[in-house]
Amino acid sequence: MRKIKNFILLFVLVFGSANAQNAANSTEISPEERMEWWQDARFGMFIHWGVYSQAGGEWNGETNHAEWLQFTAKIPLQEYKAYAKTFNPVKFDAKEWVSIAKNAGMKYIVVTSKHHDGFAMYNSQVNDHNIIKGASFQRDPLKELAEECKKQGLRFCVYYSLGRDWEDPDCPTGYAGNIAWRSNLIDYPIEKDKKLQRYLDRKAIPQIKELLTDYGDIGVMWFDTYELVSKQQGQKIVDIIRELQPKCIINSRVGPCLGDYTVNEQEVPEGASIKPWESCMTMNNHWGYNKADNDWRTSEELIHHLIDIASKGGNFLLNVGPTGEGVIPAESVERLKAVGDWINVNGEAIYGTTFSPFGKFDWGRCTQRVENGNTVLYLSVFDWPTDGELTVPGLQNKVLKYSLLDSDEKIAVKALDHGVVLKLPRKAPDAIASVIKLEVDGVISGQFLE
Ligand code: JFZ
Repeated sequence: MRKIKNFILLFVLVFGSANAQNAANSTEISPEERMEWWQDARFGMFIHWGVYSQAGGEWNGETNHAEWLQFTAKIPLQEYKAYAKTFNPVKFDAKEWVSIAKNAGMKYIVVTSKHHDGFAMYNSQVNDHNIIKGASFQRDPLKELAEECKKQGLRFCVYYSLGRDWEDPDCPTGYAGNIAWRSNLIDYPIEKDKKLQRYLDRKAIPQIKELLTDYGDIGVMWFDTYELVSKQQGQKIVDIIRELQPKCIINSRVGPCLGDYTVNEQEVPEGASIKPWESCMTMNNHWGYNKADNDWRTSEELIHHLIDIASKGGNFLLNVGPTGEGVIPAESVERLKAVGDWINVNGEAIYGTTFSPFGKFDWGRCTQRVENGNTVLYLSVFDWPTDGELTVPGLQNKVLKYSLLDSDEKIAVKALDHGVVLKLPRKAPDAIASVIKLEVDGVISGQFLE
């Protein structure tokens, strides 16, 4: 079985791009071609921003709310609509947000177009529960972000809560034994009367169509919580998206066993995967803005997650939760600057690379890129060896070139039976992760972890 997996791995590494090129010449778009920019991108910004942001997580003295505010604070719809009317993020600046993402090394932005509260953060024609007719802002932030992403060369993508909508009367939720678990039972208490198809026809599908028609190229439709949406209903949505924007990528939360890639929430899987996948994470403990939450992941943690995810063939979608005024919190900006500083020097170890052929190392992680029949390995060392020697077990290919990405200091390479030993400077070039670049002869068919 392992030999088959190794063959598939080799085929994907060496022939994947050729296959994509052939398909690009035809009218059909192959999955490889559709995914190519995204798999090269490796790193994106998630933005959770809405009416709920103005509360900063606080409601009636409780301080642990966020994007679920309407549900967790048990706010009746009419009261929430009145609260939405006060939403006026006068400090919102699309150019600033996109610049922060770009300088952090992020290649795409996924912004909440409609979260579970059913409030559209764009000029939706479907109903008045949106930022133009249902708030004080009178501007379309998604239009501004889409235009700014185009100017700065980032892909514009949208999050859409598919199976949860606390504004619509026909959005049932639940699973075996847990009926209505995420439904709006305050305004719509009779769960059995809700007809999901009516909600899809009246709201979700028309909004998906307007997002794919009025906002330029959409890089990814990032669906969330499909709940009771069936495979057939999900497939119809996929077909609509493919018809409107064939190059638009769809994540796996559009319906059961559907979508172009799988999503991991707040975690990095143990092993690598040959199929496209993404880990999405918050920087503190909330997706939406919570002013009381000061439990921030460190810059080191975030950089290690980025490298770990890339070393397993995945993408890292890192979240910011802007305030009700439209400002990305300073703690998030500070961490994104640190990630950007690291990527500025070491980005080639992330962009356009794929999973390690060796799995994980005790001292750090490895990513690889196949170029002209040879393999470039990027060894990201988290724990720099105090004795100046680093072993790369399992590397049998001849090492043709070797260097440090962040230093002109020389290194030496010694081949052993079971791998290679690198002689390194005593001091690590980077306190968080130092990258050693090795070009080796041929393609490595090492172990492949599921
Ligand atoms: C959902 C939302 O409820 C949440 O507000 C946020 O938008 C997040 C990105 O997506 O939360 C989830 C969805 C799926 C899982 C966990 C949390 N899951 O499958 O484990």
